[in-house]
Amino acid sequence: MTPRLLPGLVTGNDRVALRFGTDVLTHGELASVAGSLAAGLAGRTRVAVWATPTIQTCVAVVAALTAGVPVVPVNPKAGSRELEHIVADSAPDLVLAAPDAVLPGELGALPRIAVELGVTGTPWPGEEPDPETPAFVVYTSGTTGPPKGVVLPRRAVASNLDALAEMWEWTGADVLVHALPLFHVHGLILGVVGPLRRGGSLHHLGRFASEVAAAELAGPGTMLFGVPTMYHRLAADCEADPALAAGIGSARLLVSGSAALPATDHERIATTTGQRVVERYGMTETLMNCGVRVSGDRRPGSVGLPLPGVELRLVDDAGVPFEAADSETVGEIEVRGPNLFLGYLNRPDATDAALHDGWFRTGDMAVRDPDGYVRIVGRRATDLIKSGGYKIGAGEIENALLEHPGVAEAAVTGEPDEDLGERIVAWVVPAETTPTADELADHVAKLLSPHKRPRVVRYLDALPRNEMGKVLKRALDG
Ligand code: MLC
Ligand code: AMP
Repeated sequence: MTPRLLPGLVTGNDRVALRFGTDVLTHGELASVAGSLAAGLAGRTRVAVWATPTIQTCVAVVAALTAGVPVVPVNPKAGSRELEHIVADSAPDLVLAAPDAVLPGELGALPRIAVELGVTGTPWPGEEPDPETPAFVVYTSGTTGPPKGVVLPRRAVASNLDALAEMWEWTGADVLVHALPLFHVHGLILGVVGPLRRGGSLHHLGRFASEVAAAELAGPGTMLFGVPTMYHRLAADCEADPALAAGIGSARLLVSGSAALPATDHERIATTTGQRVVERYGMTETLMNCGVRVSGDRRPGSVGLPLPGVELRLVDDAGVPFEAADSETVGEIEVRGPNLFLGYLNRPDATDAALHDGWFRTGDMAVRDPDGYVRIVGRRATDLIKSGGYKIGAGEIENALLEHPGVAEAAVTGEPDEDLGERIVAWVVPAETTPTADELADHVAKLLSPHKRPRVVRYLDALPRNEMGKVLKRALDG
């Protein structure tokens, strides 16, 4: 028999599994509510989940996982173009959403099953599917074109969560606290499936606020997951309020990921809370690759060692692996192991391009310290921007900007931002009438997603181009 993805989901277990404000479900209640929903999902090809930061999203995901049906989490703020693409590309049989959720056109047109917390049934009795079966299709941006659907098998989810548990001594006694969105792997797989697989708890904050996180950690919370933007805001709030810093400091483990945590923020948090943040490094396609162990050296700017079971190598520009661990020789990270995805949905070309002799090319550039610790120093593609921990492709924003009648030409770059890591900058050659920066931000937010909107717009008479007509992004400088 295939081992269960969520073995802790047992009727009669009255420990809290999920808390979202006043919405609470024990493991027993979750088994029963999700069991009832799962009965209506068996045999479906794929289901979309309207991934608001609510308990209903978790119930929907657990129901689909227990019924063996792959989940497509959908950003509830996704704009029209992005939604059209995700719905057309993933072709879900139906959508799961809270009863009162208002679904936009593309999703609203699908058959819908409401996630009712009051409806209970018996836990799903069926056999679990093969570990190679897809569990999730998560959309992530590339340098050009619309986002790609990353197909993650149950094997990757289970093995990666178990490797993290081993590294962080993460058990059913832990209460994880976070405020991450539930349509990416950080918030959803690590942040929801993670505690449920351990038989532990998640307390989701809805939206990030330092004082709420501190109160949770001073109380039942034991671990905090966040992106560097959240830790940057925490650092300032801890400096301003020692009581808040003490609350954060009472956590068993503070974990940062999805983007590089600046060494200054690492030190500010260490100074104010007495806790050193543990960093881990991952990707949608690979889940987590590296991390600092609970007992390891919490070195600022380092993502630690490869996870148990994950193989990692650095390759030079010619794609040749090298062994140097001198903290200096930079190479691209390639990874292999049970954590890898199955491929991009409907994109065998992109899947082939991402693999190199069975190793996944991450596009991340790194050095290795003599003791094997990995330090990420950059990214191969300048057209990928990490803002607030979200990966955003310059190409999709450029295309969206060009759909605005006031834009004749557009180029998008990322520039350093203290709060967001990088901020999106739009370089625009206006057409007849010049649109305002707010107009362009709204346009991109409505078409794609609010987090993809340009934070700065700079107007030019012409974009710098080479003889071939290609935009010279390096010549675009604030
Ligand atoms: C602003 N808003 C607009 C708008 N301008 N909405 C529509 N149109 C406009 N023009 C809204 C936003 O939707 C948002 O709403 C609010 O105003 C504030 O927007 P913001 O300024 O963009 O949000 P901010 O406060 O800056 O968010 C910071 C943040 C967020 C850290 C909370 O960036 C975040 O949650 N990041 C997490 C990203 C993440 O999970 N990445 C993991 C990827 S997986 P509202 O209501 O939403 O506040 C991965 C792998 C790995 O990377 O290793 O983990
Ligand atoms: P995504 O495609 O949204 O899953 O983003 C994955 C990317 O986030 C990786 O390829 C890295 O560039 C970046 N990333 C994730 N964690 C870290 C980290 N701890 N330090 C630096 N970059 C990170």
